[in-house]
Amino acid sequence: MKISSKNTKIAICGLGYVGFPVALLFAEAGFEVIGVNRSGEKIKLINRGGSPIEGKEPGLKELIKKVRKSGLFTATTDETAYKDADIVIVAVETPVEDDTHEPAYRALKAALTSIGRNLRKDALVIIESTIAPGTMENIVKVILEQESGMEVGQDFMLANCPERLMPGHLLENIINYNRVIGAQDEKTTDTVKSLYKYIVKGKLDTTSWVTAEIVKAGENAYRDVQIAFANEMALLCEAMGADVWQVRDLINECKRKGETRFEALRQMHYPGAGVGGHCLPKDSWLLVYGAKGLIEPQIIPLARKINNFMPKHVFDLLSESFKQANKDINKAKIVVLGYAYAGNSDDSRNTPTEALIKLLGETQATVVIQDPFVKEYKTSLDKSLKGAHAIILMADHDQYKNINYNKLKRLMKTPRIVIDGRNVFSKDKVLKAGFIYKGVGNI
Ligand code: SAJ
Repeated sequence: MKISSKNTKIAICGLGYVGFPVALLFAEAGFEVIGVNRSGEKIKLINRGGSPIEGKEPGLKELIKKVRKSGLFTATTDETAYKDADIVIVAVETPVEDDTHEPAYRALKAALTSIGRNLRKDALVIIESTIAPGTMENIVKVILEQESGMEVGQDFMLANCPERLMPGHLLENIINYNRVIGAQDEKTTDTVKSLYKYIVKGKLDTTSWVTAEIVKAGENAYRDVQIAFANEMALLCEAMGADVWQVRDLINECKRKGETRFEALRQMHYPGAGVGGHCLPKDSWLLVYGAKGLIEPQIIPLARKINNFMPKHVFDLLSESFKQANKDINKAKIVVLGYAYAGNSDDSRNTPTEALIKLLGETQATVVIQDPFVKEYKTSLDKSLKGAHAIILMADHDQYKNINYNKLKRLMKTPRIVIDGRNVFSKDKVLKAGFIYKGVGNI
């Protein structure tokens, strides 16, 4: 297939944080793009120029307007739309089961079945979703061949090109990040490369399906382990009376003079109130699932355990503070600042705050959640803080970074406890203003 924006039609399966911006960028590059999604509501929203993505996404609104004018991108729930597509890109969620941590491929399997039933000869299917190593070979290929009656390599092409997106930077990531393409033959490799060159300025590395699967899940497992190390350092610093943030700065100052600049020899990550999002909490499990029955990894599951413990640790800091103030937590008003999993995002998938809310729910305290980005918690900050005995900072939204401590003192009631899960407040100033302060890694 010769890729050309003039006559290559692209279908995008799944119009979420990945599929929607990818669809827009290919349409902007001149391709006719049809988005396929199960949710009719989302389709109606997109076809009237709306966006299924909230939160700050630089450039997204302008791109939607530009693409809408071109008329090159429409959305539908009708899976027969795949029949006209030369290329089908799959960007559906691939969560893991809460209890077993095994991949829950319901959305992926449903998508592959619909695509297989409508797949054109010589079409190209590309999986952008993050999947466990071995999934291309043992699930994707099998379902597509079964449902289409065609053979990969012979009758259609199949590749994976894992997404590398972070909410809040979607377009920037797609355009500028290097990408890995997994393909089993040269023709497919070349075709996928020529396609992504239309929207990706970053480097396009090529490898096998399984290596691309391992790289994607592995790069997030790496980050999760790094964060777990930072969290364990926070617990150590609390126990030994140090400030983990100063420790982190000094460790990361460990540099050597390179040819042109100082090279950091260490990059300790940020400790915090836990790890959420659509990537890290699940990608480590996808990685180890690929080796199930072959090897029992140690560090990666343990890192998950440490990171999942952090909301409990935040709760313990709160309980200790109430004990220290000799106040009954059950009679308190507690305000949780930040429901989203990360600062300045509306995305609350796998948010660590959920685990904290559950623990607070086991007390009789009155709990108020405030988050300027998450629809159900967009209450006024001052109103939420009024009469609070304690506040717990869980997401480092900009709104929380310039809270006036004297005003906060007037709004709150004794014992005026501040639990800082993301090192947003200044411990010295908060203590001087007469609060009780406990930060993760700095109590
Ligand atoms: N977090 C920490 N400490 C850190 C970094 C993050 O506690 O040092 C927490 C955050 O608060 C959040 C969670 O971890 O709850 C995830 O944060 P994240 O910055 O990793 O954001 P994600 O989940 O959007 O990660 C994405 C990933 N990108 C893809 O999967 C394509 C990740 O691989 C990227 O490294 C990350 O964006 C990024 O740095 O852009």
